[in-house]
Amino acid sequence: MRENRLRTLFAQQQLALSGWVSMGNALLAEVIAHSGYDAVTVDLQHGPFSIDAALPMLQAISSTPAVPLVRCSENSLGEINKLLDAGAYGVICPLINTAADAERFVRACHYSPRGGRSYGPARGFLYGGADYFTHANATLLTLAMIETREGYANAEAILQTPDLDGIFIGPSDLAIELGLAPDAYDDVRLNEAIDHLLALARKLGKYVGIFAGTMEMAQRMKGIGMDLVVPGTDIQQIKAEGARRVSALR
Ligand code: 3PY
Ligand code: MG
Repeated sequence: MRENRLRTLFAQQQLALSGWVSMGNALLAEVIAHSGYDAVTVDLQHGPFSIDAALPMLQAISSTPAVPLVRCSENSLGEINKLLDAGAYGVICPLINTAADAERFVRACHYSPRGGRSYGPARGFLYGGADYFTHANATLLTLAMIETREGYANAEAILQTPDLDGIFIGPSDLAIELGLAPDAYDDVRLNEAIDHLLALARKLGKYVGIFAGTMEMAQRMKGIGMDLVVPGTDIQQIKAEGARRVSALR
């Protein structure tokens, strides 16, 4: 089966960077995948599209060396199975609040006996290779999002879920839950919470990714040793670069 290069980077303690596509367009996904990222994540939670649009985006990403990831819209066996069958090499699952949520997520991503993923030869086999079934459980990445008070309080139990590879921190939702603005990326309380989650994950030998709403935050997350950093969405990057060019020419 084709290797999951993110696992290799994580094992070597090298920072991995993921692009983020929420605009639902395959050409855009291809452009982002050509920008040098180690992975590109297709966001079905906040992106205004579903599996029908995600499939050509995953095809576009997999025409490059970037690892195709998805954020599913919810912790759903049906949707996660379709996305893995479509060739996603890792799933970020939003709003994981309890160890039971994490176990349900891991089961959706693994074939029996570890989980309840149903067998359906689809695009995963074309991208992954003929021996996909044999190695899928050990190759595909599972990252549970910690982004609520409840998830934060249960983080240690969530991180102990067998075969869960790690967590992905949602700083905006976590900030809201702390009573802050969704873009309070510099707030001390938010950063203490992030440090705590990173330390817990390190103690338990799990990986940690995070979304970074600004370049300052992305640099800071790199500095504290995150495994995976997403330096902004497609929408944020296009808007910021457009505004920068316009203001430079005014
Ligand atoms: C959050 O910050 O809450 C996210 O979900 C980022 O993608
Ligand atoms: Mg969120």
